[in-house]
Amino acid sequence: MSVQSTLSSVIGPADTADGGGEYLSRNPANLDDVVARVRLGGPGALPAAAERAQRAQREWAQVPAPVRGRVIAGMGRLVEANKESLARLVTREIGKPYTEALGEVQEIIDTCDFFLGEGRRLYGQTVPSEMPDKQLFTFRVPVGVAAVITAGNFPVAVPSWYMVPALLCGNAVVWKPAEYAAATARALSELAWRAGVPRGVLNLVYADGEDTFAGLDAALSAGTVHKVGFTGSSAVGARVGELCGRHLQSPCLELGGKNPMVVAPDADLDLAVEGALFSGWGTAGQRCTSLGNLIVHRDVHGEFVRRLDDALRSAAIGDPTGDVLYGPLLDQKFADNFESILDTVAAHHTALGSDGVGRIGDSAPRKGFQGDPSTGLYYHPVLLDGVRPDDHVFRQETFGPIVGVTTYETLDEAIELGNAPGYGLSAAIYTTDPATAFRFRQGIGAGMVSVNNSTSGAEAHLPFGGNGRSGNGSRQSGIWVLDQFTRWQSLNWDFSGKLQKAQMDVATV
Ligand code: UN1
Repeated sequence: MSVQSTLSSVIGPADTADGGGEYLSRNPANLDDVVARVRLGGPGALPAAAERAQRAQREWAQVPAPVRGRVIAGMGRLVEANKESLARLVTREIGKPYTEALGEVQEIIDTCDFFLGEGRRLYGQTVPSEMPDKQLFTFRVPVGVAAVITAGNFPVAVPSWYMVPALLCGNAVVWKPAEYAAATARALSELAWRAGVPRGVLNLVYADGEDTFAGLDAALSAGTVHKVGFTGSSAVGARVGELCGRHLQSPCLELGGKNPMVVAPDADLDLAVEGALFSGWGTAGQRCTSLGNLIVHRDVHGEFVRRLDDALRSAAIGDPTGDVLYGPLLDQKFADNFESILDTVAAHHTALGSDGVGRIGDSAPRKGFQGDPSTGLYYHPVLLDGVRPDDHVFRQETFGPIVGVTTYETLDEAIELGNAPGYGLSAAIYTTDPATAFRFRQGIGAGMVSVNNSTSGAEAHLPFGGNGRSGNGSRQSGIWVLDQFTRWQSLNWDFSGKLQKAQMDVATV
């Protein structure tokens, strides 16, 4: 059964009474190709789904965790059986190169594999009491209903990082995906439902940004949402954080990045060039973990930039169904935003490594370009040399195929430059000296550090997340995410047959 066949041409709630209008999800490589017509819910959609979810959650929480684990495992197997068709849909709807889309779908499978086992653990503790004939315990209990609001650059992997552990822990989920990845979201939900996740336990809601905020506010006020998971920009994340704070909730926030890569004087330069190419321009720079600033030692700067420039000039860019470094930008909104970044850049910098700053098709075609610039949201790769730490482009996430180069002399200076933009998601260093690598790890403020590897490339069983402008310190993936979707409950059990008072009746020897 193919995922594509599960999609009807119009998706979204049938009841349009509270409607937020219609949205056309288009293929960014060919804007004439409408992937889905999406009926958006209005501000009432999210609270209505949260109410449904709350009712369904009570029963779901009664299902033993190992059994919930088996449902999750079944979801992983169904995703695996539909891997190619789901990846093709990702490529068609958001323009991610097919090989990367396959990798993204694999992340869901890995996540399901991991949490099958967690269903048989979900450990609590037994804790000694200070009094005799008394035992203390801790239990993980589900939070209730999780509202999951996700970006569309990783339209299935990142949502699964929330959804899978949330469901495993006995919660219900209301998922509000990015509208430009609506068909992909529908396909993944369909696979989860078919694997046995009850419909009321996983609810899919489509709504625009402002209706989502209004709906979330209403659901938080009504007490039907107990945890918010949000992946998206730092600016929107701050709004989500404020809203949750007003309701005494702490959300799981995974936000932007301005991820540095340091190239030390002893680095293997070819490896560093390969790492920079994949980290900076792969997926058109539209990962939260994309490389933002290259911080290159003075002694190797000239040679490194020359090799990287050569690599960029011959990189294949274009049709994402082919073997390319990157395809189009995600959606018109992202293209508009990138255009304004390019305007600032064009005014302040001399671009290297591209055949002109701007949209492919505005200037002479690049050698490695393979796509139709008249139909898709394609952009040249831009490499900027001589970027200074006070430049706008050094400080701001760009979410496009552009990376700046800044030089350094001492490792302390490189670390300071890496931390300067105030994000703290991912960071990498290329060096052959273990002491340099270790000192970098100690000094850099990122949640995730790589040595001789890309800034991107999370594995499903390591903590994923950032600090500063990249998030509130929450972590996804592996066992660490369990703290997002469960709360600790303690049990204090006295079988002495008398009232023993803590602190007052402490046993002595
Ligand atoms: C994101 O862009 O929100 O490790 C997540 C990585 C990807 C996930 C990025 N697998 O970079």
